[in-house]
Amino acid sequence: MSDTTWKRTKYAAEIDEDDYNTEMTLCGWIQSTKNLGKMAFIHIRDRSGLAQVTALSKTMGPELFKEITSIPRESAISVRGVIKQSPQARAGWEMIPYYVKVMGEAKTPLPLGVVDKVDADMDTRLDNRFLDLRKPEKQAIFKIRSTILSATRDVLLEEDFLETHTPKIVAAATEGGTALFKMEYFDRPAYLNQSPQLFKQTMMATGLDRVFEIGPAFRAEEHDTVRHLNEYTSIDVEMAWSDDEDTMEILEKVIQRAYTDVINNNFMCLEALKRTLTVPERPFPRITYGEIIERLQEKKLKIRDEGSGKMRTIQWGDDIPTEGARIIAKERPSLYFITEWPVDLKPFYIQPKDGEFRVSKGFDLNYGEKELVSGGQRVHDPKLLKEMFKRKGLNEEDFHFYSKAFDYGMPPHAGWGLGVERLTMIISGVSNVREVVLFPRDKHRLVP
Ligand code: AMO
Repeated sequence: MSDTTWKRTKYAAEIDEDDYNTEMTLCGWIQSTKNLGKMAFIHIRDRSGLAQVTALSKTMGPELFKEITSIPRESAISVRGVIKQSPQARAGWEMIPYYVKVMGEAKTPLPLGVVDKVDADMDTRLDNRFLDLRKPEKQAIFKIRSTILSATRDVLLEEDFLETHTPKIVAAATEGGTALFKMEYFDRPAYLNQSPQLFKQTMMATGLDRVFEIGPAFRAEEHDTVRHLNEYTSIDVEMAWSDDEDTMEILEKVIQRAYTDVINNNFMCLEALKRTLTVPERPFPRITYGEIIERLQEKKLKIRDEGSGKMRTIQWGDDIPTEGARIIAKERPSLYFITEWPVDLKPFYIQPKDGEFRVSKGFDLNYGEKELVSGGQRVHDPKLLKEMFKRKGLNEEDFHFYSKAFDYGMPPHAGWGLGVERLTMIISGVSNVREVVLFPRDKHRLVP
């Protein structure tokens, strides 16, 4: 038999009435085998769904029948046979096989059940990700993730953004000095980049005007939570001759398209995840940081004072603690912007709104209590940038490679960074960030 005989003719879900009584090859993994003696039902799973193969001792001969019924579960096989209409089969058809070829036999016992009703624990699943991802509801998450990424690219390219890539091996911190992974770069120390921030801003001095990047970001954070990773994928946008409002509008368009495309293209995935989605309307609701603090004061939220160590009522200037974010999320369970953050709570590159360095042009986009995006209008005046370095206690010399772009004609600009994993979690409705990364990197996981 030629090698092409063993190549897939069609995926299970593509087979319809036109294929009845035709000879075909199905390729996939054996999900289950029910042997009734002279007849056996074998369920073969491929990317699209399940196929029922009804093996008959009479048509195959007893030897081949024995062979097909004793292949271990989860082995990768090719089966050649005829497609027959069958009202009893779930798809309305079954394959009556003639031949079978085992392409990859599965060892027994399996380290992880693929069709078990109860999920194995997260570590076992991640250690055996190749098996875990044979489950349709786990594959669904990655199909949705892929749609989110292509939707993002579509919108940004339509809006005249240029896709760029910036280095991940860098000499200085972007977002603060503590969360850096150090590495050796020949005879010098170097770091894995936390964000393309400084590079995407430098691009604003080039005349390219609108850039975006989808790439890895590394954070040496100690957090061991369901929403932090030490390596995540960031969608970064930067646009010149623009302000915070302009960039928020682009962000709304990206999120809206991600929802729309997932609803239109991933219907089966949403079903597998038991998820219903509605496209969020633009403009997304906005609330100022000040309004949040007032609301938390009404709710009498107390925090520990960093100076005295005593409990006190939350006040303007304090970061919003997890407990506070939860209180707000009860009233706002979906998407909303938080604007007008204090200058002191935002990084040096965020533009102050006034001359007093009190309120900034930085924003966050939240989904309930989860932060999904941060961004803002940037400082573009070199004098102000120097002032911001000073205020934040940063050494200007360390940033010279970046700040010199401001000395030769830097236009006003704005942008944001969105965590792909956080958006995928929200759209898929899963609660642990590890579900949406193939091979997550957290404090305990470096393999696989
Ligand atoms: P920030 O540090 O707030 O801002 O990050 C932006 C977004 O990236 C995602 N994110 C993470 N996701 C998973 N694990 C992590 N450890 C993690 N850290 C961040 C979140 C977050 O909202 N340079 C700015 C962006 C900008 O202003 O353009 C920045 O990186 O979704």
